[in-house]
Amino acid sequence: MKAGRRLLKPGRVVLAAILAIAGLVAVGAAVLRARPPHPPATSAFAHELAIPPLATARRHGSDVTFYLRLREGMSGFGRGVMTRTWGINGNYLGPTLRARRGDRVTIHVTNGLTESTTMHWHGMHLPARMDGGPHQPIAPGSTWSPSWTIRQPAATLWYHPHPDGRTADQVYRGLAGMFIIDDDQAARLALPHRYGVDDIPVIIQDKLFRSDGQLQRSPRGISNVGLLGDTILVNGTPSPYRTVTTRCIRLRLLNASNARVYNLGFSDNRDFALIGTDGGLVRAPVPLTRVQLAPGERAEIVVTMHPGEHLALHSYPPALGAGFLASRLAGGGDSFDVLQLRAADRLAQNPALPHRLVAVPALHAESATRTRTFELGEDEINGHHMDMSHIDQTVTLGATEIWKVTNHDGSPHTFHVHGVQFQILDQNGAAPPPALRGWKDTVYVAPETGIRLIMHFADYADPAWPYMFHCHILRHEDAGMMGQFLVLAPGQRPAPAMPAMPRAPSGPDPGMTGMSEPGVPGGQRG
Ligand SMILES: [Cu+2]
Repeated sequence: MKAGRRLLKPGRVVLAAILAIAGLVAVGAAVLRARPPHPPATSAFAHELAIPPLATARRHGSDVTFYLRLREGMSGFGRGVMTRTWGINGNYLGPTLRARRGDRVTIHVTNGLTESTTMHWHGMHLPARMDGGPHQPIAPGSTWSPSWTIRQPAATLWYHPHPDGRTADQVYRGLAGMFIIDDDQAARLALPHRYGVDDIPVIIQDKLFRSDGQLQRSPRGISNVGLLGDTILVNGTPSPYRTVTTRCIRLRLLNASNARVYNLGFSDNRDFALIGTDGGLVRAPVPLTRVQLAPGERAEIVVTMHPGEHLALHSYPPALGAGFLASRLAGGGDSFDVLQLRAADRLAQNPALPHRLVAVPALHAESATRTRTFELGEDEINGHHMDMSHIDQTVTLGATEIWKVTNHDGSPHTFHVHGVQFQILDQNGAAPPPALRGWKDTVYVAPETGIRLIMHFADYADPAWPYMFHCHILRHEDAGMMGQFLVLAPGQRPAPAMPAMPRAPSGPDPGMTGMSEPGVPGGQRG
Protein backbone atom coordinates (compact mmCIF):
# COMPACT_ATOMS: atom_id res chain seq x y z
CA MET A 1 0.00 0.00 0.00
CA LYS A 2 2.70 2.41 1.10
CA ALA A 3 4.76 1.66 -1.97
CA GLY A 4 1.68 1.95 -4.11
CA ARG A 5 0.81 5.32 -2.65
CA ARG A 6 4.36 6.52 -3.19
CA LEU A 7 4.18 5.28 -6.74
CA LEU A 8 0.88 7.07 -7.30
CA LYS A 9 2.06 10.34 -5.85
CA PRO A 10 3.64 11.80 -8.99
CA GLY A 11 0.51 10.86 -10.92
CA ARG A 12 -1.64 12.61 -8.34
CA VAL A 13 0.49 15.72 -8.58
CA VAL A 14 0.10 15.73 -12.34
CA LEU A 15 -3.63 15.14 -11.98
CA ALA A 16 -3.91 17.95 -9.43
CA ALA A 17 -1.94 20.24 -11.73
CA ILE A 18 -4.20 19.38 -14.65
CA LEU A 19 -7.29 19.98 -12.52
CA ALA A 20 -5.88 23.28 -11.26
CA ILE A 21 -5.11 24.46 -14.79
CA ALA A 22 -8.54 23.35 -16.01
CA GLY A 23 -10.11 25.17 -13.08
CA LEU A 24 -8.18 28.34 -13.84
CA VAL A 25 -9.20 28.14 -17.49
CA ALA A 26 -12.84 27.65 -16.51
CA VAL A 27 -12.75 30.54 -14.05
CA GLY A 28 -10.97 32.69 -16.62
CA ALA A 29 -13.57 31.86 -19.25
CA ALA A 30 -16.35 32.60 -16.78
CA VAL A 31 -14.78 35.95 -15.91
CA LEU A 32 -14.44 36.79 -19.59
CA ARG A 33 -18.05 35.81 -20.20
CA ALA A 34 -19.04 37.75 -17.12
CA ARG A 35 -17.43 40.91 -18.40
CA PRO A 36 -20.35 43.29 -18.84
CA PRO A 37 -21.11 44.17 -22.44
CA HIS A 38 -19.87 47.52 -23.50
CA PRO A 39 -22.08 49.60 -25.73
CA PRO A 40 -20.66 50.67 -29.07
CA ALA A 41 -18.41 53.65 -28.49
CA THR A 42 -19.42 55.38 -31.68
CA SER A 43 -22.72 55.29 -33.46
CA ALA A 44 -23.46 55.34 -37.17
CA PHE A 45 -26.41 57.64 -36.49
CA ALA A 46 -28.31 55.73 -39.13
CA HIS A 47 -31.92 56.19 -38.05
CA GLU A 48 -34.09 59.27 -37.69
CA LEU A 49 -35.09 59.58 -34.05
CA ALA A 50 -38.71 58.55 -33.48
CA ILE A 51 -40.76 61.00 -31.45
CA PRO A 52 -43.35 59.28 -29.27
CA PRO A 53 -46.79 60.50 -30.37
CA LEU A 54 -48.72 62.73 -28.00
CA ALA A 55 -51.52 60.65 -26.51
CA THR A 56 -54.87 61.73 -27.85
CA ALA A 57 -56.92 63.04 -24.96
CA ARG A 58 -60.63 63.60 -24.58
CA ARG A 59 -60.92 67.00 -22.97
CA HIS A 60 -64.00 68.65 -21.44
CA GLY A 61 -62.85 71.82 -19.73
CA SER A 62 -60.23 70.68 -17.27
CA ASP A 63 -61.36 67.03 -17.35
CA VAL A 64 -58.89 65.07 -19.45
CA THR A 65 -59.23 61.39 -20.30
CA PHE A 66 -56.52 59.16 -21.74
CA TYR A 67 -56.67 55.56 -22.93
CA LEU A 68 -53.64 53.32 -22.65
CA ARG A 69 -53.56 49.73 -23.80
CA LEU A 70 -50.60 47.50 -22.96
CA ARG A 71 -49.90 44.91 -25.62
CA GLU A 72 -47.39 42.68 -27.27
CA GLY A 73 -45.73 43.88 -30.45
CA MET A 74 -42.85 43.44 -32.86
CA SER A 75 -40.09 46.00 -33.32
CA GLY A 76 -37.39 46.22 -35.97
CA PHE A 77 -34.70 48.22 -34.13
CA GLY A 78 -32.84 48.38 -37.46
CA ARG A 79 -31.46 44.87 -37.03
CA GLY A 80 -33.06 43.18 -40.02
CA VAL A 81 -35.01 40.88 -37.72
CA MET A 82 -38.16 41.56 -35.77
CA THR A 83 -37.84 41.57 -31.99
CA ARG A 84 -40.76 40.65 -29.76
CA THR A 85 -41.47 43.69 -27.59
CA TRP A 86 -44.17 45.13 -25.38
CA GLY A 87 -45.70 48.54 -25.90
CA ILE A 88 -48.46 50.89 -24.88
CA ASN A 89 -50.81 51.79 -27.75
CA GLY A 90 -48.01 50.57 -30.00
CA ASN A 91 -45.19 48.09 -30.39
CA TYR A 92 -42.64 49.63 -28.06
CA LEU A 93 -42.84 52.33 -25.36
CA GLY A 94 -45.97 54.45 -25.08
CA PRO A 95 -47.36 57.79 -26.17
CA THR A 96 -46.40 60.96 -24.33
CA LEU A 97 -49.15 61.99 -21.93
CA ARG A 98 -49.55 65.74 -21.57
CA ALA A 99 -51.76 67.57 -19.09
CA ARG A 100 -51.91 70.94 -17.35
CA ARG A 101 -51.64 71.80 -13.70
CA GLY A 102 -55.22 71.91 -12.41
CA ASP A 103 -56.47 69.30 -14.87
CA ARG A 104 -58.46 66.39 -13.57
CA VAL A 105 -56.96 63.44 -15.42
CA THR A 106 -58.52 60.02 -15.81
CA ILE A 107 -56.42 57.33 -17.42
CA HIS A 108 -57.97 54.06 -18.54
CA VAL A 109 -55.16 51.51 -18.52
CA THR A 110 -56.10 48.23 -20.18
CA ASN A 111 -53.85 45.24 -19.76
CA GLY A 112 -53.73 43.42 -23.08
CA LEU A 113 -50.88 41.19 -21.92
CA THR A 114 -51.05 37.69 -20.52
CA GLU A 115 -49.57 38.57 -17.14
CA SER A 116 -50.59 40.97 -14.40
CA THR A 117 -49.06 44.44 -14.35
CA THR A 118 -49.54 47.89 -12.81
CA MET A 119 -49.01 51.42 -14.12
CA HIS A 120 -47.10 53.87 -11.94
CA TRP A 121 -46.96 57.62 -12.57
CA HIS A 122 -43.34 58.29 -11.64
CA GLY A 123 -42.87 61.72 -10.05
CA MET A 124 -46.57 62.42 -9.72
CA HIS A 125 -48.06 63.93 -6.59
CA LEU A 126 -51.31 61.99 -6.24
CA PRO A 127 -53.33 59.81 -3.85
CA ALA A 128 -51.55 56.54 -3.04
CA ARG A 129 -54.41 54.42 -4.41
CA MET A 130 -53.93 56.09 -7.83
CA ASP A 131 -50.15 55.67 -7.73
CA GLY A 132 -50.00 52.37 -9.61
CA GLY A 133 -47.57 50.67 -7.28
CA PRO A 134 -47.64 46.96 -6.48
CA HIS A 135 -50.97 47.31 -4.65
CA GLN A 136 -52.89 48.29 -7.78
CA PRO A 137 -52.50 45.26 -10.05
CA ILE A 138 -54.22 45.19 -13.42
CA ALA A 139 -55.08 41.62 -14.32
CA PRO A 140 -54.85 40.51 -17.95
CA GLY A 141 -57.87 41.74 -19.86
CA SER A 142 -58.96 44.24 -17.23
CA THR A 143 -58.84 48.01 -17.10
CA TRP A 144 -57.70 50.19 -14.20
CA SER A 145 -58.93 53.79 -14.26
CA PRO A 146 -57.14 56.04 -11.78
CA SER A 147 -58.15 59.69 -11.61
CA TRP A 148 -56.55 62.66 -9.87
CA THR A 149 -56.06 66.40 -10.11
CA ILE A 150 -52.64 67.63 -11.22
CA ARG A 151 -51.30 69.66 -8.30
CA GLN A 152 -47.66 70.26 -9.13
CA PRO A 153 -45.57 72.49 -11.38
CA ALA A 154 -44.65 71.89 -15.02
CA ALA A 155 -42.31 68.91 -15.18
CA THR A 156 -41.10 65.94 -17.20
CA LEU A 157 -42.42 62.82 -15.50
CA TRP A 158 -42.84 59.31 -16.80
CA TYR A 159 -44.93 56.20 -16.41
CA HIS A 160 -44.01 52.53 -16.20
CA PRO A 161 -45.24 49.28 -14.63
CA HIS A 162 -44.46 48.61 -10.97
CA PRO A 163 -45.70 45.07 -10.24
CA ASP A 164 -44.30 43.24 -7.25
CA GLY A 165 -41.07 41.57 -8.36
CA ARG A 166 -41.75 41.94 -12.10
CA THR A 167 -40.88 45.56 -12.83
CA ALA A 168 -37.47 45.00 -14.43
CA ASP A 169 -38.70 42.59 -17.09
CA GLN A 170 -41.82 44.55 -17.96
CA VAL A 171 -40.00 47.86 -18.33
CA TYR A 172 -37.19 46.16 -20.25
CA ARG A 173 -39.62 44.68 -22.76
CA GLY A 174 -40.81 48.20 -23.55
CA LEU A 175 -43.46 49.42 -21.12
CA ALA A 176 -42.65 53.06 -20.39
CA GLY A 177 -43.63 56.52 -21.58
CA MET A 178 -43.19 60.19 -20.83
CA PHE A 179 -45.72 62.30 -18.93
CA ILE A 180 -45.30 66.05 -19.42
CA ILE A 181 -47.02 68.51 -17.10
CA ASP A 182 -47.55 72.08 -18.27
CA ASP A 183 -48.45 75.14 -16.26
CA ASP A 184 -49.01 78.86 -16.84
CA GLN A 185 -45.73 79.88 -15.24
CA ALA A 186 -43.68 77.68 -17.55
CA ALA A 187 -45.77 78.68 -20.56
CA ARG A 188 -44.92 82.35 -19.98
CA LEU A 189 -41.19 81.66 -20.18
CA ALA A 190 -39.35 81.98 -23.47
CA LEU A 191 -38.29 78.33 -23.57
CA PRO A 192 -38.34 76.04 -26.62
CA HIS A 193 -41.73 74.38 -26.36
CA ARG A 194 -42.74 72.88 -29.72
CA TYR A 195 -42.95 69.14 -29.09
CA GLY A 196 -40.76 67.16 -31.46
CA VAL A 197 -39.43 70.34 -33.12
CA ASP A 198 -37.37 72.27 -30.57
CA ASP A 199 -38.63 70.44 -27.46
CA ILE A 200 -37.58 66.83 -27.86
CA PRO A 201 -38.28 63.84 -25.62
CA VAL A 202 -35.14 61.74 -25.17
CA ILE A 203 -35.95 58.40 -23.53
CA ILE A 204 -32.63 56.62 -23.12
CA GLN A 205 -32.41 52.84 -22.69
CA ASP A 206 -29.81 50.16 -23.23
CA LYS A 207 -30.65 46.73 -24.61
CA LEU A 208 -28.92 43.42 -25.02
CA PHE A 209 -29.97 41.31 -28.02
CA ARG A 210 -29.53 37.58 -28.38
CA SER A 211 -28.10 36.16 -31.59
CA ASP A 212 -31.66 35.35 -32.73
CA GLY A 213 -32.56 39.04 -32.48
CA GLN A 214 -34.72 38.68 -29.40
CA LEU A 215 -34.15 40.62 -26.19
CA GLN A 216 -31.75 39.03 -23.72
CA ARG A 217 -33.97 39.48 -20.67
CA SER A 218 -31.91 38.02 -17.86
CA PRO A 219 -28.62 39.57 -16.76
CA ARG A 220 -25.42 38.02 -18.04
CA GLY A 221 -22.34 38.01 -15.94
CA ILE A 222 -21.57 38.81 -12.35
CA SER A 223 -22.63 42.44 -12.12
CA ASN A 224 -25.26 42.75 -9.43
CA VAL A 225 -26.96 45.81 -10.92
CA GLY A 226 -28.62 43.64 -13.54
CA LEU A 227 -28.94 44.11 -17.26
CA LEU A 228 -26.51 46.37 -19.05
CA GLY A 229 -27.06 46.51 -22.78
CA ASP A 230 -24.66 46.96 -25.67
CA THR A 231 -27.22 48.77 -27.81
CA ILE A 232 -28.48 52.22 -26.93
CA LEU A 233 -32.03 53.12 -27.90
CA VAL A 234 -33.50 56.61 -27.75
CA ASN A 235 -37.30 56.60 -27.93
CA GLY A 236 -36.85 53.04 -29.22
CA THR A 237 -34.59 54.17 -32.08
CA PRO A 238 -31.10 52.62 -32.39
CA SER A 239 -28.19 54.87 -33.43
CA PRO A 240 -30.50 57.86 -33.77
CA TYR A 241 -30.10 61.29 -35.32
CA ARG A 242 -32.55 64.16 -35.37
CA THR A 243 -32.57 67.06 -37.80
CA VAL A 244 -33.22 70.32 -35.99
CA THR A 245 -34.23 73.65 -37.45
CA THR A 246 -33.95 76.06 -34.54
CA ARG A 247 -30.95 77.51 -32.79
CA CYS A 248 -31.96 76.36 -29.31
CA ILE A 249 -33.03 72.81 -28.67
CA ARG A 250 -34.62 71.64 -25.45
CA LEU A 251 -34.01 67.99 -24.62
CA ARG A 252 -36.19 66.26 -22.03
CA LEU A 253 -33.75 63.58 -20.92
CA LEU A 254 -35.17 60.51 -19.22
CA ASN A 255 -33.10 57.55 -18.07
CA ALA A 256 -35.60 54.72 -18.56
CA SER A 257 -32.94 52.01 -18.33
CA ASN A 258 -32.97 49.15 -15.88
CA ALA A 259 -29.51 49.71 -14.44
CA ARG A 260 -27.25 51.92 -16.54
CA VAL A 261 -26.20 55.37 -15.32
CA TYR A 262 -25.54 57.95 -18.06
CA ASN A 263 -23.19 60.90 -17.77
CA LEU A 264 -24.44 63.04 -20.61
CA GLY A 265 -22.62 65.78 -22.43
CA PHE A 266 -21.85 66.90 -25.96
CA SER A 267 -19.04 65.55 -28.10
CA ASP A 268 -17.27 68.93 -28.20
CA ASN A 269 -17.81 69.53 -24.48
CA ARG A 270 -19.87 72.64 -25.13
CA ASP A 271 -21.95 74.13 -22.35
CA PHE A 272 -25.63 73.51 -22.21
CA ALA A 273 -28.19 75.01 -19.86
CA LEU A 274 -29.83 72.79 -17.28
CA ILE A 275 -33.36 74.15 -16.93
CA GLY A 276 -35.20 71.37 -15.12
CA THR A 277 -34.75 68.38 -12.83
CA ASP A 278 -37.09 65.49 -11.95
CA GLY A 279 -39.90 67.58 -10.49
CA GLY A 280 -39.83 70.74 -12.60
CA LEU A 281 -37.92 73.80 -13.72
CA VAL A 282 -35.03 75.12 -11.69
CA ARG A 283 -34.73 78.71 -10.45
CA ALA A 284 -32.35 79.78 -13.19
CA PRO A 285 -30.59 78.05 -16.08
CA VAL A 286 -27.37 76.39 -14.92
CA PRO A 287 -24.49 76.17 -17.43
CA LEU A 288 -23.06 72.66 -17.39
CA THR A 289 -21.01 70.37 -19.59
CA ARG A 290 -22.27 67.12 -18.03
CA VAL A 291 -25.43 65.90 -16.40
CA GLN A 292 -25.49 62.46 -14.83
CA LEU A 293 -28.73 60.48 -14.74
CA ALA A 294 -29.30 57.26 -12.82
CA PRO A 295 -32.29 55.07 -13.72
CA GLY A 296 -35.52 56.99 -13.21
CA GLU A 297 -33.94 60.46 -13.16
CA ARG A 298 -34.78 63.23 -15.63
CA ALA A 299 -33.19 66.50 -16.68
CA GLU A 300 -34.30 69.19 -19.08
CA ILE A 301 -31.48 70.91 -20.93
CA VAL A 302 -31.22 73.52 -23.68
CA VAL A 303 -28.33 73.37 -26.14
CA THR A 304 -27.40 76.03 -28.69
CA MET A 305 -26.77 74.80 -32.23
CA HIS A 306 -24.76 76.31 -35.10
CA PRO A 307 -26.09 76.14 -38.68
CA GLY A 308 -25.16 72.96 -40.53
CA GLU A 309 -23.30 71.27 -37.69
CA HIS A 310 -23.64 67.69 -36.50
CA LEU A 311 -23.45 67.46 -32.73
CA ALA A 312 -23.44 64.22 -30.75
CA LEU A 313 -24.94 63.79 -27.32
CA HIS A 314 -22.51 61.40 -25.70
CA SER A 315 -22.45 59.42 -22.46
CA TYR A 316 -19.12 59.71 -20.66
CA PRO A 317 -17.98 57.34 -17.90
CA PRO A 318 -20.31 58.06 -15.00
CA ALA A 319 -18.97 58.84 -11.54
CA LEU A 320 -20.42 55.90 -9.65
CA GLY A 321 -18.21 56.28 -6.58
CA ALA A 322 -17.85 52.51 -6.34
CA GLY A 323 -14.71 50.40 -6.15
CA PHE A 324 -12.93 49.67 -9.42
CA LEU A 325 -14.52 46.28 -10.09
CA ALA A 326 -18.02 47.22 -8.89
CA SER A 327 -17.85 50.38 -10.97
CA ARG A 328 -16.62 48.57 -14.10
CA LEU A 329 -19.27 45.89 -13.73
CA ALA A 330 -21.94 48.60 -13.44
CA GLY A 331 -20.85 50.33 -16.66
CA GLY A 332 -18.70 52.91 -14.89
CA GLY A 333 -16.02 52.75 -17.58
CA ASP A 334 -18.35 53.02 -20.56
CA SER A 335 -18.31 55.86 -23.05
CA PHE A 336 -20.60 55.92 -26.08
CA ASP A 337 -22.77 57.97 -28.40
CA VAL A 338 -26.43 58.51 -27.61
CA LEU A 339 -27.98 60.85 -30.18
CA GLN A 340 -26.84 63.09 -32.99
CA LEU A 341 -28.40 66.49 -33.61
CA ARG A 342 -28.09 67.61 -37.24
CA ALA A 343 -28.60 71.32 -37.61
CA ALA A 344 -30.19 72.60 -40.79
CA ASP A 345 -28.14 75.10 -42.82
CA ARG A 346 -30.46 77.86 -41.68
CA LEU A 347 -31.73 77.88 -38.13
CA ALA A 348 -34.70 79.81 -36.81
CA GLN A 349 -33.77 82.11 -33.94
CA ASN A 350 -35.19 81.40 -30.52
CA PRO A 351 -35.61 84.13 -27.95
CA ALA A 352 -32.71 84.26 -25.49
CA LEU A 353 -33.09 81.96 -22.50
CA PRO A 354 -34.61 83.79 -19.54
CA HIS A 355 -32.17 84.58 -16.71
CA ARG A 356 -34.77 83.52 -14.15
CA LEU A 357 -37.11 80.59 -14.57
CA VAL A 358 -39.41 79.84 -11.63
CA ALA A 359 -39.52 80.31 -7.89
CA VAL A 360 -38.57 77.08 -6.14
CA PRO A 361 -39.33 77.57 -2.45
CA ALA A 362 -36.48 76.08 -0.44
CA LEU A 363 -37.37 73.56 2.24
CA HIS A 364 -35.22 74.34 5.27
CA ALA A 365 -33.86 71.72 7.65
CA GLU A 366 -35.17 73.77 10.61
CA SER A 367 -38.74 73.25 9.39
CA ALA A 368 -38.43 69.46 9.63
CA THR A 369 -40.19 67.80 12.53
CA ARG A 370 -38.60 64.42 12.11
CA THR A 371 -35.57 62.70 10.64
CA ARG A 372 -35.82 59.12 9.40
CA THR A 373 -32.91 56.98 8.39
CA PHE A 374 -32.81 54.61 5.46
CA GLU A 375 -29.85 52.28 5.26
CA LEU A 376 -29.40 50.67 1.88
CA GLY A 377 -27.98 47.16 1.99
CA GLU A 378 -27.95 44.25 -0.40
CA ASP A 379 -31.51 43.95 -1.73
CA GLU A 380 -32.93 45.48 1.43
CA ILE A 381 -33.54 48.78 3.19
CA ASN A 382 -33.05 49.07 6.96
CA GLY A 383 -32.46 45.34 7.02
CA HIS A 384 -35.87 44.48 5.55
CA HIS A 385 -36.89 43.10 2.20
CA MET A 386 -40.06 44.49 0.67
CA ASP A 387 -43.12 42.87 2.24
CA MET A 388 -46.42 43.95 0.76
CA SER A 389 -48.18 43.18 4.06
CA HIS A 390 -45.98 45.40 6.22
CA ILE A 391 -45.97 49.18 6.46
CA ASP A 392 -42.41 50.31 7.12
CA GLN A 393 -43.02 53.97 7.95
CA THR A 394 -45.98 56.17 8.82
CA VAL A 395 -45.79 59.88 8.08
CA THR A 396 -48.13 62.51 9.50
CA LEU A 397 -49.96 64.64 6.99
CA GLY A 398 -48.61 68.18 6.93
CA ALA A 399 -45.17 67.18 8.19
CA THR A 400 -41.86 68.23 6.72
CA GLU A 401 -39.32 65.47 7.19
CA ILE A 402 -35.66 64.81 6.58
CA TRP A 403 -34.88 61.39 5.17
CA LYS A 404 -31.26 60.42 5.60
CA VAL A 405 -30.32 57.75 3.08
CA THR A 406 -27.03 55.90 3.45
CA ASN A 407 -25.57 53.31 1.11
CA HIS A 408 -23.73 50.69 3.17
CA ASP A 409 -23.40 48.36 0.23
CA GLY A 410 -20.53 48.19 -2.22
CA SER A 411 -23.00 48.49 -5.07
CA PRO A 412 -24.47 51.55 -6.74
CA HIS A 413 -28.03 52.31 -5.60
CA THR A 414 -30.60 55.01 -6.04
CA PHE A 415 -33.44 56.22 -3.85
CA HIS A 416 -36.87 57.04 -5.22
CA VAL A 417 -39.86 58.24 -3.19
CA HIS A 418 -43.42 58.02 -4.48
CA GLY A 419 -46.04 60.72 -4.10
CA VAL A 420 -43.77 63.66 -3.27
CA GLN A 421 -40.92 65.67 -4.71
CA PHE A 422 -37.99 66.28 -2.38
CA GLN A 423 -35.03 68.61 -2.18
CA ILE A 424 -31.49 67.55 -1.36
CA LEU A 425 -30.06 69.17 1.76
CA ASP A 426 -26.61 67.70 1.47
CA GLN A 427 -24.51 64.87 0.09
CA ASN A 428 -21.93 63.57 2.55
CA GLY A 429 -22.39 66.82 4.43
CA ALA A 430 -21.63 69.03 1.42
CA ALA A 431 -24.11 71.22 -0.41
CA PRO A 432 -25.52 69.47 -3.48
CA PRO A 433 -24.16 70.43 -6.91
CA PRO A 434 -26.36 72.71 -9.04
CA ALA A 435 -27.87 69.78 -10.95
CA LEU A 436 -29.29 68.44 -7.67
CA ARG A 437 -30.74 71.68 -6.30
CA GLY A 438 -34.19 71.48 -7.88
CA TRP A 439 -37.17 69.24 -7.20
CA LYS A 440 -36.18 65.59 -7.26
CA ASP A 441 -37.90 62.26 -6.80
CA THR A 442 -34.96 59.95 -7.59
CA VAL A 443 -31.33 60.35 -6.65
CA TYR A 444 -28.12 58.36 -6.99
CA VAL A 445 -26.55 57.21 -3.73
CA ALA A 446 -22.95 56.09 -4.21
CA PRO A 447 -21.48 53.30 -2.07
CA GLU A 448 -20.45 54.40 1.42
CA THR A 449 -22.07 57.79 1.08
CA GLY A 450 -25.05 59.46 2.70
CA ILE A 451 -27.53 61.99 1.45
CA ARG A 452 -30.16 64.02 3.28
CA LEU A 453 -33.47 64.66 1.55
CA ILE A 454 -36.18 66.99 2.76
CA MET A 455 -39.82 66.70 1.77
CA HIS A 456 -43.22 68.02 2.73
CA PHE A 457 -46.29 65.77 2.89
CA ALA A 458 -49.01 68.24 1.99
CA ASP A 459 -51.88 66.05 0.80
CA TYR A 460 -53.56 62.71 0.55
CA ALA A 461 -53.72 61.04 3.94
CA ASP A 462 -54.89 57.46 3.53
CA PRO A 463 -54.93 54.86 6.30
CA ALA A 464 -54.91 51.90 3.92
CA TRP A 465 -52.97 52.57 0.76
CA PRO A 466 -49.21 53.05 1.06
CA TYR A 467 -46.66 54.78 -1.12
CA MET A 468 -43.35 53.12 -1.97
CA PHE A 469 -39.74 54.15 -1.48
CA HIS A 470 -37.12 52.07 -3.24
CA CYS A 471 -33.95 51.71 -5.25
CA HIS A 472 -34.71 52.40 -8.92
CA ILE A 473 -32.14 49.95 -10.21
CA LEU A 474 -34.90 47.63 -11.26
CA ARG A 475 -33.18 44.39 -10.38
CA HIS A 476 -32.68 45.66 -6.83
CA GLU A 477 -36.25 46.88 -6.59
CA ASP A 478 -37.57 43.49 -7.71
CA ALA A 479 -35.24 41.72 -5.29
CA GLY A 480 -36.87 43.52 -2.37
CA MET A 481 -35.01 46.81 -2.04
CA MET A 482 -38.25 48.65 -1.37
CA GLY A 483 -40.42 49.70 1.53
CA GLN A 484 -43.82 51.26 2.11
CA PHE A 485 -45.08 54.32 3.95
CA LEU A 486 -48.52 55.54 4.87
CA VAL A 487 -49.46 59.20 5.11
CA LEU A 488 -51.90 59.56 8.03
CA ALA A 489 -53.91 62.56 9.17
CA PRO A 490 -52.97 63.64 12.71
CA GLY A 491 -54.51 61.11 15.09
CA GLN A 492 -55.47 58.76 12.28
CA ARG A 493 -54.71 55.04 12.73
CA PRO A 494 -53.58 52.68 9.98
CA ALA A 495 -56.44 50.67 8.57
CA PRO A 496 -56.63 47.10 9.77
CA ALA A 497 -55.36 44.46 7.43
CA MET A 498 -57.56 42.63 4.91
CA PRO A 499 -60.33 41.85 4.34
CA ALA A 500 -61.37 45.47 5.02
CA MET A 501 -58.99 46.68 2.32
CA PRO A 502 -60.59 48.77 -0.40
CA ARG A 503 -59.97 47.53 -3.91
CA ALA A 504 -58.14 49.61 -6.43
CA PRO A 505 -60.59 51.29 -8.76
CA SER A 506 -60.96 48.68 -11.43
CA GLY A 507 -62.71 48.50 -14.73
CA PRO A 508 -64.71 45.92 -16.60
CA ASP A 509 -64.01 42.21 -16.96
CA PRO A 510 -64.52 41.41 -13.28
CA GLY A 511 -64.23 37.76 -14.16
CA MET A 512 -60.58 38.24 -15.07
CA THR A 513 -59.40 40.11 -12.03
CA GLY A 514 -58.86 37.08 -9.85
CA MET A 515 -55.30 36.50 -10.99
CA SER A 516 -53.72 38.87 -8.56
CA GLU A 517 -55.40 40.49 -5.63
CA PRO A 518 -54.17 43.73 -4.11
CA GLY A 519 -51.75 43.19 -1.28
CA VAL A 520 -52.55 43.53 2.34
CA PRO A 521 -50.93 46.66 3.68
CA GLY A 522 -51.75 47.76 7.17
CA GLY A 523 -49.64 45.57 9.41
CA GLN A 524 -47.08 47.60 11.34
CA ARG A 525 -43.47 46.57 11.25
CA GLY A 526 -41.96 46.98 14.67
CU1 LIG B 1 -30.04 49.43 -5.84
